[in-house]
Amino acid sequence: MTHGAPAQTDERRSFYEQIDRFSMTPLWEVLDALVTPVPASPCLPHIWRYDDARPHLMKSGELITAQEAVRRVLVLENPGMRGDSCATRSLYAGLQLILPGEVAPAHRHTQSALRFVVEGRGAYTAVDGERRTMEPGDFIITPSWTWHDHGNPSDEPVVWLDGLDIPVVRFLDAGFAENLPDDTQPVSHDEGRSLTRYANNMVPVGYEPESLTSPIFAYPYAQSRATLHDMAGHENPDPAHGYKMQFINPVTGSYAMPTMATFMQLLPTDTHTTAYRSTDGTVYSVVEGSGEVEVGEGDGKVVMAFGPRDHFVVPSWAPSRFRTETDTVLFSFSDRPMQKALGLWREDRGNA
Ligand code: GTQ
Repeated sequence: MTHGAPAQTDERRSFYEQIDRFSMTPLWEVLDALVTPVPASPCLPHIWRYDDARPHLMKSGELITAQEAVRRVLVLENPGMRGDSCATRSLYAGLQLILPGEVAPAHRHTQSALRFVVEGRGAYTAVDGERRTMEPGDFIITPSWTWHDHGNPSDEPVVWLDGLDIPVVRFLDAGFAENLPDDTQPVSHDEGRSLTRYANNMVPVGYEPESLTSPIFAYPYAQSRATLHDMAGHENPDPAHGYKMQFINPVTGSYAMPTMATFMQLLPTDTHTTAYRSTDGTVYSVVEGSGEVEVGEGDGKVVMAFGPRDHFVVPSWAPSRFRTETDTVLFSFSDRPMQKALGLWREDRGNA
């Protein structure tokens, strides 16, 4: 579908200048950049090693309080899109630090957020009146337009990965936000209530979902880890994914969040996956284990060695292959639900 740029003549150039004054431009000069044979993403494969990030994150804890910062986060900015506050074109990612005794004040916004706990335990996030104490590896949801505040009554720093659909909401110009007058929202139900009500294959009779987001807002690591290991004990791994599960909304069976898909996967020791690519650029958080991931093709190919708490990005349509040294667990998220809803999502499992 590449045609090459049409010839530039004096007559054409002067025509372009004339129409430029009327805020018009010739499609044939930009068509090849707009309609590409395959995705042409500015997103680059990149890894943020936790050993590099952590000292800066802790330094940020000396520079500003969670209260003053509102959210004390170091944004993981894709090197191909510096200044855009995004990890892929459609996804925002950041590492949030909350120190003992701190509170990140209550607010709500139309952007949906996911938290994936990276280090420390005992901080909480409160969503719609319910607090959830965080453990490493937990996946926690803040649905669109729900009040949320974070606090850390423990005696250790707690760090989590924030994943938000900020770039998409910005693109659609559909962002709203407001603050609660108080720093923390009132606690109206006991911790774990959302799990007992919605995570035991039952829902209250007559239940009507209030939103497209899963009513289970916390998916504990103990459960997702056990599920993966049980699979590994009884089934053969997928050649491209190892043992990979997606988190679901039990009420609909669909993705846990309307805009972002979330996954947890186990790649046992010495796994060599086959090359795989899909159109949803993906952010990974390494939970356990180590290995390397090869991303891209030809001159653009990079090999990134990873270990626990590292974060990396695989761009849209870039093939990736994993090699593991030890049992490795990866959490990941992407914009797949949006692409699927629009009929745009594609994958390529290669010929292997
Ligand atoms: O915790 O509410 O990393 O609103 C970016 C925007 C976290 C949050 C971020 C946010 C939040």
